[in-house]
Amino acid sequence: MMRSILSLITVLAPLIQACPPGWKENGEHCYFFSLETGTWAYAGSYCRNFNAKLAEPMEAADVVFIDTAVKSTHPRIGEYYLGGGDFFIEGEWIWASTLSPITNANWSPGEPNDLAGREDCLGVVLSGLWNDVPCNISLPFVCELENDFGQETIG
Ligand SMILES: [Ca+2]
Ligand SMILES: [Ca+2]
Repeated sequence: MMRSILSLITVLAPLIQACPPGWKENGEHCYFFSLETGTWAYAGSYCRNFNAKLAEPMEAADVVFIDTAVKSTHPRIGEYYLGGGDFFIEGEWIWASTLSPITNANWSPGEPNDLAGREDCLGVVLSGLWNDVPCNISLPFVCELENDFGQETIG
């Protein structure tokens, strides 16, 4: 009995492990590249409406995935907000959801430059590299959702 349940799960797993329509799957994460734009705070609340958060690519594979997506499939706008910043202490970059230090920054050459002393939010630019940008300008953004649709039941 157990065996047939397991084989049923094995068969069904690929069918139920999927990101929501319009989201892109990369391993354990689903990503949404927004069409609309807003401030960093707006972007965060937009993502949270869907139980998601602004993307925090901590793994190299996720960094590459997002950078490649921005570079190749979403080239229409130059820059997307991600879920990080040097919000509290200038130059100390942290992920927004955990406040833990960003240790895998993928900065563009010359960045972060804190231009005019007002760039405290994390963005990924058209080149696929990272830039510090003002938090109050209107940009598209990347939301991130755990891709656990169906995976929980498999254990
Ligand atoms: Ca800054
Ligand atoms: Ca900058």
